[in-house]
Amino acid sequence: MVCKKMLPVLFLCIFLLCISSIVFASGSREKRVPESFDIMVFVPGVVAGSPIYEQLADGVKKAVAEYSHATVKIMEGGFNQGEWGEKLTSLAATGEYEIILTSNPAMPFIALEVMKSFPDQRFINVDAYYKGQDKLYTLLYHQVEQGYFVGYLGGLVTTSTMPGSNPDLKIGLIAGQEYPVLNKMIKPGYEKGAKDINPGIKIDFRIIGNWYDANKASDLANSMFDAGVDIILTIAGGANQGVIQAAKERGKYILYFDSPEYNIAPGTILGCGILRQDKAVYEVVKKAIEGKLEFGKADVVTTKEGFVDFADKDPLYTENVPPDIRQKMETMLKKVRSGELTFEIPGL
Ligand code: RBF
Repeated sequence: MVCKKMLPVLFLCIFLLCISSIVFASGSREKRVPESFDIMVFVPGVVAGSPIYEQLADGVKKAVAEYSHATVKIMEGGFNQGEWGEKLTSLAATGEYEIILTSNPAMPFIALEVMKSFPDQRFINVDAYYKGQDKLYTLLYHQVEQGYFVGYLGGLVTTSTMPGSNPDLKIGLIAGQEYPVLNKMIKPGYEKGAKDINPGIKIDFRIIGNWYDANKASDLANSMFDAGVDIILTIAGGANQGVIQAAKERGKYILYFDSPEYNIAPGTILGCGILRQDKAVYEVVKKAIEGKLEFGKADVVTTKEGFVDFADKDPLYTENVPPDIRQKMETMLKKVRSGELTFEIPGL
């Protein structure tokens, strides 16, 4: 029992304790440095040789450089896709990252698995589509348009009298692996572009089985050239160089994807259907850092909005593609860029 005489002393002690804790708490709040915003980029593959991942790294670095409290680390997941889930799980398990940023259409499904164990981890997945998970934001490019641009040029080249073009109405597509965006967006866009030039054009479609085997890619390209193909769209990451090399040796042509890289093989690469993943990532990451990104949302961005295009301003395009073909490309490009010509976005 506390005796009555001691009560004022007790109240005074409690009062002093309250005051001191308020002063201490407010003092410590003033001293606290602003919280850092740490981003981990998980590259599902390797950066070098894959233009879409090179743009991912460029875009995030540019955004982070604008904020003193933001940091970025980039981790390459390698080509063993069976390990990606485990690697992503260990990143989420650290609890260190405000955002894990990744890129390709398969990644939302791997992220969803990780979220079962780490439900607070937020993910941004560009070049992908998944709606309605409130810790995941996705952004998809309208790749029917990107495929259409290069398919249209492929159609014009295969029906032309250019030195590498033969009378067969055949164009090629080589990809690292099959996936829904390729089968439902890129390939149908490519095919439609070519068939809008001549409905008799056939697509020779081959799969490498990975994103690095340049030797296998080169063998596939050579067998396609033997079968009468004169131009190939290559979507194969590091293996692209095998396709390009084969085309160079055979005097044939290449259509390139994602970045405007005519300089890799001038005169062989005739057209580049491009994405502005660097710009999209820059904008999305800035919004995330500023707390303005709407998680749970799935954006789809188009040519008209400036995120997909065909690189027709490069001097190597002008030098190597005949004027009548460029003229026809320009007429078509104007229509897509203005929104006069649009394509349906399929369910994935
Ligand atoms: N594209 C690349 O350029 N390099 C890659 O290593 C790569 N890996 C992929 C792995 C998976 C599982 C999937 C579904 C797609 C991959 N892509 C890769 C394709 C990429 O997402 C995109 O569709 C193409 O770059 C065309 O824009």
